[in-house]
Amino acid sequence: MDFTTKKIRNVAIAGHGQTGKTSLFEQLLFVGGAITKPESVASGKTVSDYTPEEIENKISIYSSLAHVIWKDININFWDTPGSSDFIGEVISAFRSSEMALVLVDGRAGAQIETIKLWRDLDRRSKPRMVFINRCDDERTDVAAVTKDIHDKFNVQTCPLTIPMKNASGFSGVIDVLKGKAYLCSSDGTVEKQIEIPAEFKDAYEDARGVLAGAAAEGDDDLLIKFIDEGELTAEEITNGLKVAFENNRIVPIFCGVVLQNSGLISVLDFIAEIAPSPFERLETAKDADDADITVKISEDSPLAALVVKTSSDQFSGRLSYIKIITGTLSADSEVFNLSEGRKEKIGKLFRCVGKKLEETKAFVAGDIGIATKLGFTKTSDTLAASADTLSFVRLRHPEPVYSMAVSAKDKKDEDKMNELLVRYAEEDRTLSYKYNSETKQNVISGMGDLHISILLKKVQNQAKISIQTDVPRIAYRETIQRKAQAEYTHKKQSGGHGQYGRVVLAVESLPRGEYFKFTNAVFGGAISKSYIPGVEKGVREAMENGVLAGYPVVDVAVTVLDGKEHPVDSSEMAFKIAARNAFKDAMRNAGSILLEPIMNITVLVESKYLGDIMSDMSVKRGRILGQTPIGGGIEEIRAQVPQAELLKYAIDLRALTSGTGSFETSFDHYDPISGKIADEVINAAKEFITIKQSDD
Ligand SMILES: Nc1nc2c(ncn2[C@@H]2O[C@H](COP(=O)(O)OP(=O)(O)O)[C@@H](O)[C@H]2O)c(=O)[nH]1
Ligand SMILES: [Mg+2]
Repeated sequence: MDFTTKKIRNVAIAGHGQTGKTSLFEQLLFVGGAITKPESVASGKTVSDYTPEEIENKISIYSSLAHVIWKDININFWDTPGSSDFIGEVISAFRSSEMALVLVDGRAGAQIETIKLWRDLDRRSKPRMVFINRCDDERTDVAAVTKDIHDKFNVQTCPLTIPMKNASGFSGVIDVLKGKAYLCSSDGTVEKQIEIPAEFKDAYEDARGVLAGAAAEGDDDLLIKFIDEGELTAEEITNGLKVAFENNRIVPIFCGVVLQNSGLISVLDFIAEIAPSPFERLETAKDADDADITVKISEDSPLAALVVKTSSDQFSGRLSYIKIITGTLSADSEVFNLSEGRKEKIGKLFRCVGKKLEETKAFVAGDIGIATKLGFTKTSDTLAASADTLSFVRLRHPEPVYSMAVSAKDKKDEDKMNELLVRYAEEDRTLSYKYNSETKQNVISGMGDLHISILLKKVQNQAKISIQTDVPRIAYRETIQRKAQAEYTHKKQSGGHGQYGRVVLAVESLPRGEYFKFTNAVFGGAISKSYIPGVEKGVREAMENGVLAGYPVVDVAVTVLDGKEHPVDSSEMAFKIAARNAFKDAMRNAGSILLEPIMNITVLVESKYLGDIMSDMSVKRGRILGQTPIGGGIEEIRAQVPQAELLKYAIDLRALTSGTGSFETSFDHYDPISGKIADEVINAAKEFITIKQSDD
């Protein structure tokens, strides 16, 4: 079945872990008729959580896409993981959806991951609705959670459904827009529509008034009429809600019980009848001067599409999830990959319900399709009808915050391990896999220890290999503290041609970050000009391994002061060797010290953990730069901390904040270390750094 842009809706289901997102996704597919039997998360048979690692961990790790057709509208739903370790998957879903359905546990209110996701949705200006789950639990208070959302996010909420709850418990919801009630059934069937019971009439009238007030936000004329007459017609409310929701002025609140299918029809109705289609929504592209411009989603122009996610499936191979922005993407066609600057062949196209693929001939603007087995196209690439189209802004992924050094237990498995890790780092843009030539380690980095440990387990199972992990080594540096001089004469007489070169040089500190400066101040030809490059080479070679622990030397100015040469035995090589040794001696005379990398860190935590975070920062030799409340009871702490203290921060922060904190880091500068800390680094370095011996 084909859908025009106006008949498409894209919705990302998001929120804190364990709020019921995967269950909601499953039940929505069931109520919408896309599946005949919903499964529980515990059974490991849900549409969304079907990979071995999701079944084993009983959490969502990857985003899943599925569609339902509701009232002639094709709704694409994304289920996303709640843990910030898998934020990359959420980014794919947010980028390709025009709105989000934020799930909140009725017993807990808006929890920290929800607050962080909300901030992200704010940055993207995406409308969002909220579903308050677990209304059958006696601890759930829909009014209190609604107030919590209003207070934490400073938004105008409006009730689309309200719970029917009395002394004998929860029986269903009232759809405030439709003026009907839905009874939930205990046997797992779809909820049944009834007239609003008399005992809930007052609650309904109150909610209807609030809803009309919110709808009036959509339009000045409506607002005037609402103020004058105190009410609006059903049609006016519908039209007002459309505008107010689309422009992010109201947050519709739904409630229910996911596992009893309660409250879901109202959600589907709202999405199909009120929420915006992709038509005329905007996507950001780059113009010829690299400036951001917006593009309207519409069928009219030639094809332009953005790859929002890549995954691999053991049966279908590589799957590329593509959001069509303009035009139509057709099966068996040729498109231009603007990011790579070459043509890509599109073979078969699919729509999906989790892992079940339905072959589809074409996708129009606004829809999200899946192409299998593309040759080279990656996430964030733009595909278009021709080369002279604009390319879309790449998906913005945060920098990895947690790293592990990895090696195959059995040397012969190293290639297999590398191949898989390289591939997964290409699919998941929040992963990075690199060889660090300084520390001589392969390092895998990601969004947290869970992210990395699940990945490594997957690779080990898939390749049937065993992987060893280590804390990554730090890339220390060496430098000098004061001015010094040294001289060295390289002299060898071993029959035939001899070797002779004498170099006198001075070293001096440079400001941090200036790395190296070389000056020839030899007066009167003590060393011929032709030998000076040999001297510089010798110095540069010596700088590769400092005299303390073999780390690279930085921020040193070297001046060649004097020297001596021999008419027959001197050579560039002889001067290189002399310079290398003179430099090492000068380093020793100049008081060598170690430098360690200092990172900028930004931590987000609930304010009750502030004290614990601060004292932990001081234990970690950190320097606090600032602290700001950012709303929702969340504090942002900015600090500078040595990288060596942050290697396990993902784990430490989880322990300190019961898993609710999060952080970002980036390199800032190098600072000197001394005493016990430096001694430990020097001793540890002896194990793996082989300081190059002079080859004289
Ligand atoms: N009692 C009850 N349990 C629920 C409901 N919705 C979800 N759950 C359970 O809550 C747990 C987490 O649900 P899941 O859908 O995996 O949450 P997610 O992490 O947000 O995807 C599972 O054990 C679900 O069975 C509900 O409406 N009522
Ligand atoms: Mg889930």
